[in-house]
Amino acid sequence: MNQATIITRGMNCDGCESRIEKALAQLEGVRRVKADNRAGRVEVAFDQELDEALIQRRIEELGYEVAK
Ligand SMILES: [Cu+2]
Repeated sequence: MNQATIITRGMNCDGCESRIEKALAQLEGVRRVKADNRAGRVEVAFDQELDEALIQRRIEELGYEVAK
């Protein structure tokens, strides 16, 4: 199991958190996801087979910035 803390910009409310959480939970291999709009970060636990870059891309597709 991999863990990542993804630093994001653009989340500003609970709605943003659940939007990201729902979208990432639908990615194959994501086990756990917790978004925190105040801290501007998303904690994700995922299978080894899933590339973290795909998770980052999904967040960007939703319109949020990811710090790399
Ligand atoms: Cu929001």
